[in-house]
Amino acid sequence: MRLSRLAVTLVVALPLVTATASSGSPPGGAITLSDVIPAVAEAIPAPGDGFRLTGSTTITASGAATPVAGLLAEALRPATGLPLPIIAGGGAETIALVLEPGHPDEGYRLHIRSQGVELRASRPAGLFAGVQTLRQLLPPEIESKTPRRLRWVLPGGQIKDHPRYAYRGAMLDLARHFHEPAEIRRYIDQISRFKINHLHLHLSDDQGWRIEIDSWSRLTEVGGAPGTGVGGRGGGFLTKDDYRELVRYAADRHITVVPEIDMPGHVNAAQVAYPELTCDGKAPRQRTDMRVGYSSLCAHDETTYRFVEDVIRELAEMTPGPYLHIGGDEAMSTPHGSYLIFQKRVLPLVRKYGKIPYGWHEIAQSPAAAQTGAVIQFWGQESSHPAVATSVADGARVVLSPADRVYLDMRYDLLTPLGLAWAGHIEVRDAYDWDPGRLLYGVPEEKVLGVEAPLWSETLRSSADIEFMAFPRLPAIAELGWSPRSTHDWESFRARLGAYGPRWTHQGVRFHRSTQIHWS
Ligand code: NGO
Repeated sequence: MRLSRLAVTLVVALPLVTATASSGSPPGGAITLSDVIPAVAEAIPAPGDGFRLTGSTTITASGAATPVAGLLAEALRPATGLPLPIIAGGGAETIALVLEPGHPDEGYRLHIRSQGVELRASRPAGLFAGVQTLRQLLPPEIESKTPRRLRWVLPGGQIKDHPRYAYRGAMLDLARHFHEPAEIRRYIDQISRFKINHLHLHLSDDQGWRIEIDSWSRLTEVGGAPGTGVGGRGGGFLTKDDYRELVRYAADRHITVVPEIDMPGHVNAAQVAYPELTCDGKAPRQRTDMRVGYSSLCAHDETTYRFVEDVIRELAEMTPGPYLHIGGDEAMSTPHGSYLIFQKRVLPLVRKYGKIPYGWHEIAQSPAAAQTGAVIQFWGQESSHPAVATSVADGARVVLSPADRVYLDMRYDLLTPLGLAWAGHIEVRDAYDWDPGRLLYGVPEEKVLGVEAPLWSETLRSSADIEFMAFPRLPAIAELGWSPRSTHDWESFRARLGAYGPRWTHQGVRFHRSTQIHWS
């Protein structure tokens, strides 16, 4: 749907109005301020007053805005072939990045006029979000890695934007198949375009252990050896330096890394390396199948807590972000009483090392979840979960990852060559058409910290596999996390997504061409 002339006139005549169903530009059509994913909160177009990038264009920034200016310049130089120097103070024909008080967290204002562009925010994270918007306002060829001869014009007008939820996450499973740091950086680049601000790394599971822990070095020597992965393929792990480097790379893109060690279940790889972590002291065999629910730490053995504390301490030391995820899912071979004993010890340990405990929704069975102010990650398919509702009433908060909506490893349809289907098939519209503020009975909007899209790697190997499953569904979930509910509109989203396709093509991203979308 395109904004009619009348609608444009009305919009221009009013103060900043909430953007409603926006257009996705038809092939060759002009991009408008509302053609952005995730949808912007408010936009007032001023057609005819666009800003053209030329050889004289500069980027103005100083202090903490300078690194964001650097990322903007890096994003625009290859395709435009323009120098776009970064200068400290006020030239004409400039894109000015300004830090000033008064904007909401991660929010920004973008004002585009023929004389220049102003991007204003209170902190660099807001400027970074505005830069992602700005990139999408240029033609898709801006993604080209080599210079293109084109008129590079940003549409005129104003945008005022800010997120609905503080937490917008993506999860990558490094345990079932190890993904190399370069592949993780590539994913960081892609998710940051959609204003995702947390990357959850699933670092251990039955098949493998992917993060170096000095005090228990066999975890990676054995659990990260070649052949540790589903089907006996892959293997590998992150050294502490790899991890710190990834944390820094993500932070530069305003993404916080959330590390997960899954326990008391999903620990077979740790037990192969250290048989003393089983109740009977016998080493289990290495596992490369996809079954779940058979391994468990021993809740009555002090060795367990020595191990858990060492791991939490070392992980907390190398993690600047506030959250530390302790898994907690599918502990089918941990007796219920043992599970409660385990969580009562382990959730406070996370606090002891200065982090906010975070776990899959099974941790809601433990009163310690609410007592420690934990974040509970809901991955069910039901609309009512009494234990989660009770924890929330008692002080816990929730991140929503309903498996039948946001599990990026579920197949799109019967023909999808990768992925699983236990939570059903998830087409783009299924991923998009739900409301995080109303998903779970007893979990009101204000207790929802945000949304996260997990990508489990049982069937995935390469970046191409990751991208095929994540795109185009991840942008749907990003929009649920960022955009005000008033902008939610499937027709608008699918039009904007269709127009986004050529950007992925220019980037070399192998996205799934869902038949629900008319791809430009
Ligand atoms: C479940 C399970 C994981 C699987 C995943 C596959 C959770 C939280 N535990 O999600 O071990 O990899 O499904 O979709």
